[in-house]
Amino acid sequence: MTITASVDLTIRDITAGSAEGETCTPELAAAPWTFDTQPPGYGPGASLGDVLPTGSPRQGALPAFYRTASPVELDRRIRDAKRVLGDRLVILGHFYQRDEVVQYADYVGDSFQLANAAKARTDADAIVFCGVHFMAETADLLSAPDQAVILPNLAAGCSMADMADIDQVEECWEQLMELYGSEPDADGRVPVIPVTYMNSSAALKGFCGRNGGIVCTSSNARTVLEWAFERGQRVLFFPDQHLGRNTAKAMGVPIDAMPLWNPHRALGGNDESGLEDARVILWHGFCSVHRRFTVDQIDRARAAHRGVRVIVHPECPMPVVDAADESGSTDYITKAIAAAPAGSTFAIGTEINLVQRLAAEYPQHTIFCLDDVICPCSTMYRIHPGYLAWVLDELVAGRIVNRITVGDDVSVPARIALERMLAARPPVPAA
Ligand code: CIZ
Repeated sequence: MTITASVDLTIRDITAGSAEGETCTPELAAAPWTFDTQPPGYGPGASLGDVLPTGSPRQGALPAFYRTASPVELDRRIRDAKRVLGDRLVILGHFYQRDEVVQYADYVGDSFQLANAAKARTDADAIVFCGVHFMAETADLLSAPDQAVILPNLAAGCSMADMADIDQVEECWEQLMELYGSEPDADGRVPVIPVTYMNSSAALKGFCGRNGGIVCTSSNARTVLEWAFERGQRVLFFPDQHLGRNTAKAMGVPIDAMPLWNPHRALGGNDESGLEDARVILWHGFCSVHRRFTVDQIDRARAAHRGVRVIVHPECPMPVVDAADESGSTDYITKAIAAAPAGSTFAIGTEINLVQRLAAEYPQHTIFCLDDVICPCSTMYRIHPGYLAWVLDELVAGRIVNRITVGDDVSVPARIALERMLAARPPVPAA
């Protein structure tokens, strides 16, 4: 296996970030196991300052061989295992995953596309998800009960998903029910509909299923909010405040009708009258990678590249989305670049591995990341070829390690919330 140019570049930039006092270190890419056994934390990278909840899955020590093997040896083992396991194995690689891992994936895409790809591969006994924990849970929800979903490194969580846990959401719900009651209005709309972003634990998807709510992705957030407003007077949106705010604002919801809910304060830090007038109650969560993008970076990109098209992810803060030309999901960004005339210039506000891969795939365009001090997703980087080789060797030996399983008490309502999302359709425009 050769380390690709894009990865070298990423490691160099991580190092540069570290030299400038950023929270990154080249060890995140080269030896993520260094952080598995250290005191709880996400490790270096964009999420370093976020609080890792107690009870998050912990990765045991990776056997020494996989920590010390050369890239060539790991490559040989992964390819051999894939050959032996054949169609019984499917490997999924998230768009944000590093290239040294993505090269082995049978499918590359966003979390929902990948979970659906897994669902379609009924011949596979093992689904190895090279992404983060909530993605593997979603694949388990959508796959058949006899298919094992494996996350190569259990420390690959998601700091945004961890910002809303089930106890906090239940407590918030209790306070809202006390304030609003549960009686529908004259149009039959209940006081609140819970909406969870796909980037959340299965427990929160289950909560939505049990309480008349729904799941959304960054591609369908508007359709899902429209679904919710048909059925409810207001929405409780978690965990990503930015996706909720950007989507609702584009639908015409005034900013002052979108209070923030801080789970550590009574009534989320709001007074009753502010909550009475709320249309969307936004959970105080965010993505630490997308939070790094700024309006200043956009101004600098425009000054340096005439005609640049700035596309940012809707997990970016509202002023950044407002200053960009467009905002959209990873799928939107990928399709926009594929459809552009040759010679286009793009400044992209999303995770670096996707941006660098798009730049390599479309040499006819100029494509760069808005954030020039690259500080990557701390948790995606926890998947290294060493972990992939380990879980595959174990499968060849007939053992399943790092299986992610969602219990029936959660999976049954969580599937209901996912099915509501799949059934939600944009309203038909009036003739
Ligand atoms: O859903 C996903 O995979 C993520 C993290 C974002 C997106 O826009 O696809």
